[in-house]
Amino acid sequence: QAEDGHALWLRYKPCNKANIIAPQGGPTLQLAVDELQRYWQGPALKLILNPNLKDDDGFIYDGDSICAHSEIGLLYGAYEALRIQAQEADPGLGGYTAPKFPRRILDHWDNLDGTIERGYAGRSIFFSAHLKGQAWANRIKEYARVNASIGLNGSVLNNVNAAPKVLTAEYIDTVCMIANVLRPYGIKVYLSVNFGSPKALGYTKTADPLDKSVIKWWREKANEIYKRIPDFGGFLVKANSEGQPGPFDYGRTHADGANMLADALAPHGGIVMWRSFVYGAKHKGEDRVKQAVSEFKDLDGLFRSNVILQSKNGPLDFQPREPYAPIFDNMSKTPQAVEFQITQEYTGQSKHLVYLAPMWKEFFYFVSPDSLKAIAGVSNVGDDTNWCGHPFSQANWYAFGRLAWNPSLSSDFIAQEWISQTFGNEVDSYALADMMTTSREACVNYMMPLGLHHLFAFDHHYGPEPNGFKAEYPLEWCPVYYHKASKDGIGFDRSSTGTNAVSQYREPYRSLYNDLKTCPDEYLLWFHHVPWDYKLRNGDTLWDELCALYYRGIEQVISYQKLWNKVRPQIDRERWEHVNTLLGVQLESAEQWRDTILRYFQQFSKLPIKYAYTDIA
Ligand code: GCW
Repeated sequence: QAEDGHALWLRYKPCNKANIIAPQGGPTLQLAVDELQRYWQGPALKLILNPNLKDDDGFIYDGDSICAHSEIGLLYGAYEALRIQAQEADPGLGGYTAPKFPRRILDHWDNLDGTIERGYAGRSIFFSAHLKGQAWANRIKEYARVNASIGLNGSVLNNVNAAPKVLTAEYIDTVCMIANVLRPYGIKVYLSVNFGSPKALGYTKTADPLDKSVIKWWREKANEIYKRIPDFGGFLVKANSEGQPGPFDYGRTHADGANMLADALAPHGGIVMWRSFVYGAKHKGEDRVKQAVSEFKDLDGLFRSNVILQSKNGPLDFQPREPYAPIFDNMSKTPQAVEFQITQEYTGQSKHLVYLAPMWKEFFYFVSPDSLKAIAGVSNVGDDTNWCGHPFSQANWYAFGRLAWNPSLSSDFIAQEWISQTFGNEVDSYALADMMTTSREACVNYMMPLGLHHLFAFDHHYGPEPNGFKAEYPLEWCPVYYHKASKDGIGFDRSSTGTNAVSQYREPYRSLYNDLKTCPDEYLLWFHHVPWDYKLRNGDTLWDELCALYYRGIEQVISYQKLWNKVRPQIDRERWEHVNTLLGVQLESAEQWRDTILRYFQQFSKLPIKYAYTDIA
């Protein structure tokens, strides 16, 4: 039997005889009934709508019944029942379970021409003009089902670098068709909008958010959208960042811009997700990791209640490891959302096995999920047969959904769940989970250990380019060398003697990070410029430790290869071969990282690499 890489973690065995007892209901309830009738192996299962339960997508599942306030709760409960069944696990005591975040959203960076920014798994499943038939709708329906199975309830369909054209009647039509497919699965559609849209489309002379004609245009646009899509979620906006237009172009603030859009959406219940990923505008020249706080801090309290400020987990840009973004410490009156990157732009793309749940858990260690209103993940979905490129990249989509539902689940638990559903219960799930949960640290080790950041090649962000500054690159995008290596040391001084980025952190982190002696090793070169022979807590010098970590990263990838060989008999040939080939590519890339980076830094340190390596000079 051919392996169905397309099926992701939804590999239930059909039984077609299940006894499901359910009330009359709408299309969402029908989906729950259909799924269970097809795949439920146990005795009779009752679906019960109970208006006394909370109206928050939650449910109670106890092995005999699923109880929820709403139909979507029943659908989520149905997937929970099937998930537990697939793992041959115990349903437990049947407590009430509900999602932590009311909005659990995938952000697609899909362009209207079908390409995907930072996408490594084919073309857009939404904007493929050549499809638009039954096959197109079917693929979107499968996508909806997959998301519903992990509780995701929103999709931003297009790139944050947004084409104004997405707001024309033609595209609203497409978006409406997509919304109709997603709706029964409890998923709302959202759009990224270009702040300059009314002007760019030729309707107004300006895009000034305080201009009457601009305000009117956005109101009417919102009305037009809601007429077609009554449950439309709202807008996501990247303004005054990396060349995108925004309120600064007219001397206005982010609050002026966001509020104008929020007012257009409010009568319909829509929201604005305004991104804080801004740099090189008002605070051009300032240490880039400080700019979000500098731009937004004074606006706290000035946003409408239907605006959510959306920030990346780290203050720079989705690096393999960053300290948490201090914007989360600085906006007490503004609803906030975190944006994770599921697509592996900076973590080996679709070529490296890197399981990202540990990175997201690390963020939640510093920023309480209780303080967030929404969670967004930059999607890794494309029209490739297996959706995500690397078979293990599917686990990042899965983990994002599971953490959006319950951020207290452990990385290991989620990995085990995913493995048994994806590869069956015969596979050595402990071994695979071990490999997955250590893979992010391995990636940090062979790319950028000890707090190093942005040693990536300027454009594609896959391989290393430590001397990446070129005169033609915009300076604010790529200041000369974040690593600041010189003969006396390495690292970016962001302590009080440097750019003082530490001052944006709450205590105890401000003091902890500020002091070289207490700064955790994993953030050392993010916050400090340190001599090559500096003695670390483990007694090694910085240079020796740096070398050791690059080598360790490689050893880890080699250990994954060995492990993958061991589980070979437990895995279908097609996926085994695919992953095996990719592990080879990953090893080669890791070696390239080690060689390029150590050779480059050795020019400054002038110290020997004490490791027995044949392939490094
Ligand atoms: O990570 C960077 C990416 C850009 C992206 C930008 C952003 C969509 O390299 O491709 O643009 O961040 O998040 O806006």
